[in-house]
Amino acid sequence: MLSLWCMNAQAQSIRKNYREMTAKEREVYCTALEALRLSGRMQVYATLHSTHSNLSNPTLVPPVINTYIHNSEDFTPWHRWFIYNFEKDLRNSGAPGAVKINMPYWDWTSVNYTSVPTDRTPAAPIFNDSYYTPEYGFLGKYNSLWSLGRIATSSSYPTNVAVNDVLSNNIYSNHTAMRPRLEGVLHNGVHNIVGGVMVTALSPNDPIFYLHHAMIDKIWQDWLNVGNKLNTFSNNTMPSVPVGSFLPNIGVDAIKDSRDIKVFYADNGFVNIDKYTVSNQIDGTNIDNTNTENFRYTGIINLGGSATNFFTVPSGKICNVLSSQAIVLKPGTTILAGSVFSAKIDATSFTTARVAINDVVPDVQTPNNDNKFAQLLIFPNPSKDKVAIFTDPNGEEMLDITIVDISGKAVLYQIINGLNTELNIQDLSAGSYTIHIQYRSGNGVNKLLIKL
Ligand SMILES: [Cu+2]
Repeated sequence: MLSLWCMNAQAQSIRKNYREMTAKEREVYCTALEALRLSGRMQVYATLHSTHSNLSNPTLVPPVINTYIHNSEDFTPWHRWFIYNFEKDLRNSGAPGAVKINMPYWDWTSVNYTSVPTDRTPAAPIFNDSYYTPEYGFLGKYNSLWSLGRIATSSSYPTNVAVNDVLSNNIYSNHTAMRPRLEGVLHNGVHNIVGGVMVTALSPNDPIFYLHHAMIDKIWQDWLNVGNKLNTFSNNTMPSVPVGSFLPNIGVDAIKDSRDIKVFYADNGFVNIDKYTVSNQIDGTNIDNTNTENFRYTGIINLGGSATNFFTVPSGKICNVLSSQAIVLKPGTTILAGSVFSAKIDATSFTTARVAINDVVPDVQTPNNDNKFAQLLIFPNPSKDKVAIFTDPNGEEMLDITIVDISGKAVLYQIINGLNTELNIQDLSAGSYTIHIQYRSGNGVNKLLIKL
């Protein structure tokens, strides 16, 4: 079942917000989901999750039920490995175009949209039932189709303030302290709000489970990327079930940095690919008969960063990078002799970029409101001295920009006019901040800024 990698597969996964998915990507994603449901594979995942959930943690004395993969340090790595393998199964589902599927994430903190409903309302667009709607919906139809019993009437999803708190508060500077906060406040809350199957041990039967856990996984990785974090575990062992576990064995240490399993999280038009050697291999196996690895993302692609956060194209490998906006080769990027490297900006299709570039197959859909998504790009981020701000003026001439520190205090305020501006952040101390752009019409946009 998991044997054949098709041509044009990819070794890496660039996971983006589901709102950035094109209609075609959502269609392919749904087709793959349905294939795994029909084959019984999705239910096998749910059963595995349930089996693990109902086990007692043997390391606790006395052992306590439901502390094996939840309420324990293994919560984060186990679920990372779980959705990683599900993503691989989606790619291998046989659905047309599915080999290039990347697991999207559902940012339930999102309030950044001015013309479509936010992800924090009962009418969260993700619960709409057509992948062709301009409201970005696509997972709604399964509620009745698969009897998921979702409730999702609450708007009290965790906020980006709660997320930023986990990322930057010194209280959570080691995994032991951070994990209960991530799991208890951010993870459990959303399971409960969605309701139905999502509050049971069989929650992976609801496809929203994977997008929610991709978000949780992203937060864990963002937390690590902020720096000065102790991402340590008491042992290198992953919980495994003697009977019925189909997940390949792996140690915690091999996956506790998502980059080590080639998973990268794009955020609002920006992705950083580092700690990466182009190999066109997954788990040591060549994924097709070429030496070619393709990176595709519509937003800005940053390669490398420093000597330790490297990006290397070794001899004999072919690396193609495709963006609609910018590709930045940072220090630590090495293109070795005997390799072939191409970086391409598809400027001509910018207006249709979210359709044409990061797509799984050529897409005849017209772009919907995708451009509205990228209302606030901050670049570079993290940054030491200056950040460029690209924003959609939304027909307005004057915008207020405020940078707020983690305690909620405004540390920088500026009025700008026009599209793009540069902010000097030299004087801010290192840490994470929220950049808030306020339109005079009343709408606002928030983004996380990491100051180095
Ligand atoms: Cu779980």
